[in-house]
Parts: sequence; structure tokens; C-alpha cells
Amino acid sequence: MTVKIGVIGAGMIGTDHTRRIQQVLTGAEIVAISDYLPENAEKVKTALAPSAEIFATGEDLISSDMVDGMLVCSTGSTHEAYVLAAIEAGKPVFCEKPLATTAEGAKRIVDAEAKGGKRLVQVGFMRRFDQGYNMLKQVMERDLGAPLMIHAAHRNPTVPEQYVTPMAIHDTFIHELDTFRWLLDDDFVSAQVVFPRKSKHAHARLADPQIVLLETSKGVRIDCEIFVNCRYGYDIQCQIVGEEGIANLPEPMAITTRRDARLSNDIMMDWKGRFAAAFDAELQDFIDQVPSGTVGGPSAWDGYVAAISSDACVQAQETGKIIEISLPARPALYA
Ligand code: ISE
Repeated sequence: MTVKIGVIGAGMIGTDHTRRIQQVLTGAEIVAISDYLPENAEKVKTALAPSAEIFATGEDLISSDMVDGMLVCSTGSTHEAYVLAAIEAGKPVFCEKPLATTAEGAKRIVDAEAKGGKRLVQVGFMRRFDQGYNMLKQVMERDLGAPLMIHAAHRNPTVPEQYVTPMAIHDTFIHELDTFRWLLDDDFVSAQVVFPRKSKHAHARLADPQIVLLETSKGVRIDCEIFVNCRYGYDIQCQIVGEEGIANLPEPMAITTRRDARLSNDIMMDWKGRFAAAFDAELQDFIDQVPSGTVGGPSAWDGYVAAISSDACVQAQETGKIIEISLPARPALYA
């Protein structure tokens, strides 16, 4: 069976996911596209999915019989309505982060899905599908004893002018929040943000770098640097310190060159390349599950917890205080 997928949002990530489904992955095809700018949808259709139908709205696409499942890749503020419509239609939906722009919005999705009693929502936290992170988790669970601390860093070479201080949390650190929870199988109880001296490369409305300090319910302490104008590359670091030893996230594969009295290798500049295989794997996982009528992977609950935790981090940025994080009871569907 070829799974018929619709894409809502034909921007950068929607285009990239369309390419994946049309050219890299197996078992699915893009049959429908919608974008609030019809010319974007036309462009993607022409370049990647000539037989796809263009829909005027995401809602029309979701309710069409042509579509077995969909990818929500539109701007973040529209995610909640599309995901709720997909749940209402009883169709599996892959939603790029954020699941919703507010914790209340993410809760509405959790409530709707839990009411229906089956998992229909997969959130695009692709790092759970990254080979390096999976190796790190395996080694941690096998060799490190109890994890005690994590030292991590999330560095982007540059960000555009419209990227402002809270986006370091909502847009960037949200991946780390989900990754730490998944690695440790633990939730956060508090967050604090401290600001080192500001880089001269940071825009006026952006404090950069930042350090987020988290504490988990089992007492693990996490420090993570977010530095989005680091210039030299896209660099994700994660070191877990356990009772019996230490393990590091592997560096992405790169050729080492010896030349002109230098030993060197390239550093990637772009997150799309750094996590390309993880993006492939998460979408293949979604496609493979659509025929069963339910999905796995990062859940709406994970998206909701990420939203609660990132709101706490933004409050910590704003107040300079340690902010407590408490979670509501987890519905049985996400046990
Ligand atoms: C971007 O939206 C991502 O999702 C990337 O993974 C992250 O590194 C980047 O900072 C975000 O802007």
C-alpha cells in the first residue's frame, strides 16, 4: 500500500519533507499540498510532486478522502488548529515543532487525542531518531550507572534579525528539552537562565549566548549553552556524567585532512544537514505507521511537556529567578 500524504505548509521544512517522501523514503507519496501562499504550493508541486492536488486551505486537505495522513509544516501559530482538525477527522498527523505556541493550546490537543483513545499525533522532535543520540542513550543505560549531570551546548552559526531572546528557548532549546527528557526518562522540576557577556555578533533584541540550568525530578542537573551566533558552525554537544563514567554524543562523521602542517575536518553549518538522517528516520517511522491508523514516536504529551518546560525557561529568562516546573497528571494514553 502506498500511503497518501498531504503537506500543509510549503515553506522550507515542508519542501524538504516533500523531497524526502518523493525521493528518499519508501511507501508514501505526496498527493496534496496547501499553503497560505498558493504560489508556494505550486512551486513545490512543480518541482517535486507534479501529480499532487493543491488545496486552498489546510482544513480542506485534512478532510479530503485522497489523504491518509498529513504533515503540518506551516507557521507555528497555525499548528494547533490543523492538528485538532486531523484528530477530529481521525487521521494520523505529523506536526513539526512546536505542537502549539502555548501550553494551553498543546493541552487542548492532548485532551482531544486522549478523548479519542488512540495516538494520532507524532511531533517532529527528530533527535530521538538520530543514530548518535540513540548510541549515547544505550551506552548511558548500559555503562554509566545513574546519570548525575549533563553538560550540553546548542550552537548555530548565525540567526536572522527577527530571532529574539525568547526564541532561543521556543525555537532552539525546545529540541534540547525534549532530548534530555527522552535520554533520562525523567521530567524537569526547575529552570534557570543566566546570561554571560553578550557577543558583539548578537542583534539588539537578542541576548546571546545564554546558559539554561535545569533540575530533574531524580536530581540530575543539566547545564546547556545556547549560542546562536557562534559563527564557526552548527554544533550540538552533549556529555552525560554518570556514577560509573562519562559518555559524549559522537561528532558527525567527517573526513580528517592533513595538509599544510594542519590536521583538520569540516564542521557543518546547517541543522538540516546535521540531522538529515534523523529527519528521514522520523518520517519513515510515521509513514510506516499510518496504515495501522495510529502512530508512535514523540507524542502530543511530549509536545505539551516541552511547551510547559519552555514557558518556564522563558519566565526564567525574564525574571532571572529559578522557576519551578510542575506537570499535570499524564493521561493513560501516554503511559
Ligand atoms: C531551528 O528551528 C531548528 O529546529 C534547529 O534544530 C535549531 O538548531 C535552530 O536553532 C532552530 O532555529
